[in-house]
Amino acid sequence: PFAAVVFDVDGTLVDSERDGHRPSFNAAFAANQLPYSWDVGEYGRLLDITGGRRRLAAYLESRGHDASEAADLAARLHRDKTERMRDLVTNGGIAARPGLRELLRELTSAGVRLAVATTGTREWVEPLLDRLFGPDLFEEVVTGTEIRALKPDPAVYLEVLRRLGLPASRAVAVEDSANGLRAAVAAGLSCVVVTNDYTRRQNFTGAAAVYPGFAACRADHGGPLSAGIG
Ligand code: XBP
Ligand code: MG
Repeated sequence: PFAAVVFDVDGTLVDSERDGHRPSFNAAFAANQLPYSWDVGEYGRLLDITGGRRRLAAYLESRGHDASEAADLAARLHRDKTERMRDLVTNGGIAARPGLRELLRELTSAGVRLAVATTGTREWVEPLLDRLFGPDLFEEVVTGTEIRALKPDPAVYLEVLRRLGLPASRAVAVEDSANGLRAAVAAGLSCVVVTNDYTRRQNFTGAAAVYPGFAACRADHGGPLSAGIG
């Protein structure tokens, strides 16, 4: 049986790409008088590039900004977007995914330790977790602010395991995307995938299980998380 479950944030705990990031990136473009706006289809493709600042820089280069200008502009836009995201979070604009609270309650009452591994920026991740789950639910929270190599690199998962003092064999990851799955598996964790509208058509080869939502995940009594729930 496993001792800990490590949750991704974006797309997993919250539908933040849909409810927060895409609108905040677009607001940042508009506030900076840039003629760019990402619709759902284009944003879905851009999600292949993890990390908001890297996503912006790659996009700006694809629109003809040279590399150094794209990097500077991406940094500026990302600061603006991060502030908007933080405001949205503190105003209650982002909710936990349906069925998640019940799963978290089942895991904690079974004595399973909980942690977070995200590529998102600490400035909005911390207030989001505090607001939705209280400050003490997750024992360790490692964000993209502390980690240089973002998912699909395994670095964030390796750091969480190091802080928990557990081998990968004692932890299960919960992710929503192919990039997240690759990061968890590369760190040696088994990984449950709970998809959303942006990710459901991705390739989840190597996942321990794939569910369309947390209700289905909880209903799978023989599934990879059931060992912890008991
Ligand atoms: C999600 C990300 C994040 C968000 C934006 O990846 O790549 O960067 O899209 O957040 P995952 P920031 O769910 O695999 O962790 O703008 O703060 O980077
Ligand atoms: Mg994710």
